[in-house]
Amino acid sequence: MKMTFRWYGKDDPVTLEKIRQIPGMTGVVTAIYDIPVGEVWPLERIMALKKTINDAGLEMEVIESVPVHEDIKLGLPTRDKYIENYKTNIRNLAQAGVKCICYNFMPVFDWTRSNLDYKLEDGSSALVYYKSDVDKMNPKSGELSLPGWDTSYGQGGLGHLLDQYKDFTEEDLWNNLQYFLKEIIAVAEEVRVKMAIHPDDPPWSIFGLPRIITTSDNLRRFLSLVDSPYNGLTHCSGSLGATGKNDIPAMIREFGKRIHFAHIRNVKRPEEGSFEEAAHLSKCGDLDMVEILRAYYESGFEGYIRPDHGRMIWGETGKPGYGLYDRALGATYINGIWETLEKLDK
Ligand code: DNO
Repeated sequence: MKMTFRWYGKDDPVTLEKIRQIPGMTGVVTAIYDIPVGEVWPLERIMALKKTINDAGLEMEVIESVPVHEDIKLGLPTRDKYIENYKTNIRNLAQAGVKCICYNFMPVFDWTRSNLDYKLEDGSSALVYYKSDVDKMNPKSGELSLPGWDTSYGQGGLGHLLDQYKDFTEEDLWNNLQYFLKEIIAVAEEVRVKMAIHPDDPPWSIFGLPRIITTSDNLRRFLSLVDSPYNGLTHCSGSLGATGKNDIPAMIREFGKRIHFAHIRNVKRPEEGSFEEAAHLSKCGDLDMVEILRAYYESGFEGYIRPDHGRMIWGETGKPGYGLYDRALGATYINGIWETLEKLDK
């Protein structure tokens, strides 16, 4: 496995210099954030980003994310233009040495939480999702916005976009996903870039919008839409582990060879349908990190891994979930488990 860290670009208070000092860090996963969703990322911009990262002694082999335009998810006639742009992005990124692209297929909203700085008992703060609070939210109010989200919502704004999803079913979303994959995976194969869809977070429908990358059955169905090693997964323990119905180590064992990118974090589930993000340590949440990493190890995992969201600790401020300290602790913990697994195996 290769340990990586998410980096939000030059404005990220967590600098490349700091990231490089985390033991075992090989590279960052990043994106170009100021180009509207659906447009082409110019090769010069990609090359410049790569140079900045390489000059800091880190690699840029994973992009998280190349976002998918809503017209593709909705299956509108304009989708073909955006799919062509997406293919150009895959080609351009491949030219810059990118090996893996993470994306998601969640309608309208990316990862969703009800509170971004919930105080935990130890004085740290974390992202939480309480069902009762989300049920009271009005998605049209625009009160929600999280790092990495695209909130441009196109012409007509959020309300219009949500209206376009009225009467839109899970099967519609599956069909549009298949159409997209049939087009892009051929290009990914040609330029040897592993596409890695991120599961829906949380892995259930919110605000009446369908979500399909949610369970073992659905991941199996997803992988069969285009049966190619280049059509793979970002397996996110925290997203899929938000429900007790998903057995995370079993999923990793089943889908091992098609997992190209692993997001590792822990969650605590006070009740089914709600969750709190916890420190990475197994005993802080409901997921067993050793079992999760053992499943990767025993599947011969050779992909990329990153610690996922961290709490805000030691007075740090910054992007919710994406501070330096707790994620660095997470990386070190994951490295410690991995080293132990390797040595026990000898
Ligand atoms: C949240 C992230 C997601 C992820 C996208 C992938 O922290 O895991 O925003 O990057 O869903 O497209």
